Amino acid sequence: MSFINSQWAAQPINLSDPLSDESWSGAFENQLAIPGGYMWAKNDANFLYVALDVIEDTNNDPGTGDYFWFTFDTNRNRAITPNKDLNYGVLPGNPNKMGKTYYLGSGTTTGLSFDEDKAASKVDFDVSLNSNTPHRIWKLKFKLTEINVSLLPWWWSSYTFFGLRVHSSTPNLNYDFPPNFIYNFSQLHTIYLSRKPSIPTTDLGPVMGSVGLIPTTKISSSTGKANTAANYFIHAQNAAFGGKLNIIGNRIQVQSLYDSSARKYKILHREGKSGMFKPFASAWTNYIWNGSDYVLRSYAMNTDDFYYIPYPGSDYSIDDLLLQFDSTKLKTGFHQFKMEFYTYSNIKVSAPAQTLTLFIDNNIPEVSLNSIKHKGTNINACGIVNLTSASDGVTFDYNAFDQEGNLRGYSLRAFWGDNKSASIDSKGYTTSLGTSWQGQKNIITPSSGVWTPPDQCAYTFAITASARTTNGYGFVGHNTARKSVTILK
Ligand SMILES: [Ca+2]
Ligand SMILES: [Ca+2]
Ligand SMILES: [Ca+2]
Repeated sequence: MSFINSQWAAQPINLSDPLSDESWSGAFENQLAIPGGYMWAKNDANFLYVALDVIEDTNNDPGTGDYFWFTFDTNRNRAITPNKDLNYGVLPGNPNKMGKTYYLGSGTTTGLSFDEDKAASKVDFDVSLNSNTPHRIWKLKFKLTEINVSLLPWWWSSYTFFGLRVHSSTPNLNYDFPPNFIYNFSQLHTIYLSRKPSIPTTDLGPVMGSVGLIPTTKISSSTGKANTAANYFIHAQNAAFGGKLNIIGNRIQVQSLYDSSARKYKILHREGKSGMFKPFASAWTNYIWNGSDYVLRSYAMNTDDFYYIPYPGSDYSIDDLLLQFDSTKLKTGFHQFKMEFYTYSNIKVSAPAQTLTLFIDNNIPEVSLNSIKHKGTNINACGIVNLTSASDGVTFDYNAFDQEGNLRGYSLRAFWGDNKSASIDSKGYTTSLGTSWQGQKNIITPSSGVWTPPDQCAYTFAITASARTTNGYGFVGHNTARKSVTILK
């Protein structure tokens, strides 16, 4: 069994561009030898991009002579799972139209179906870094959600199993990799996807470069909250921090400290913004690439309050990780961190001064559906109400409130019948609300008139509120309350 390390695609790859385009950079250096040629892989948060550089196929068969298959074991159990596992291929006679089939059993699949937003291919006949003789090239892209690959959870390497076929009528070649993969998934190869989006160096803090994907330069030292651009991986707007947090080192600085013989560091912490900094104890694991697999390595503060610097040149599941800690163990409010670097023999190595201020808030917003009323009378949970006319309806009194002012948004929805739902009320945070937004208790909606249920049915009403709290990779924390009543009309 073989593996390929997909490289991070800084911008989406246009399949019409040649393999020599900048967008494919890094793929050649990490390519995988396959029968008849080479395979390249890159990915971003949405797509896996694959190139099949079939250097043995030097005859540009017009039309249908050449094709490929590309199989994913979407539930990663190394077995054919009917109606789950996928094989992609081109429509006969149309080499730029890729469709998908689901496996039904060993060697059998459904017919092809197409959704170009989720999977696409381009055929090419060109030279490449692997051969100066023009040859068959396939460029493919797969939507990560369709092949069931998630770049989260971030603490584990994202991967999937695959098999592929390349076929040509002239020259007459047909390679299955691994052999017979359409009958048996036990020998499928592995793609490790990249979860290492590169953060622009100019945005990184001088030592503690980022919290997850959020550059520390985007975290206010006065509020301890983050603000990032709308098109960034996470659109943080005065977002507090919570969950498990990764403090990522500035790679250039850490390398430079390492070159100055720094091998150990202390993590200093204090609650609030004044008082003594004290050594901060934590322990975590990270996966390090050993040449054929990611293997687990443990990190912890030793008895002298030191941590050892992760070797800057190594490939880790989380690169440049200086500290991981569970912020739910900390008090809500401000926390500050500093780092000091030392040689093996405990001589301090000077590093740029940096204090990281984080506002930690793991208290999820409070929600409650206080009352549902008809003509001013409370309808209890499980109660039945008779509406008197087509325009008759109900009103709601609910809470969507975050004590710390880190509310991201709330919505009140109705659910009924056969998967029917409707929005009754909602509001989302905008910066015009200030750095803090608590929401409200006893919100009355509609503010005038009534909400008219569309059908006679049993209804469930749900108020959901989400926290403006990030772990640096996404938002964490939400809360829901529900109440069910039957409405006759
Ligand atoms: Ca499977
Ligand atoms: Ca051919
Ligand atoms: Ca909160």
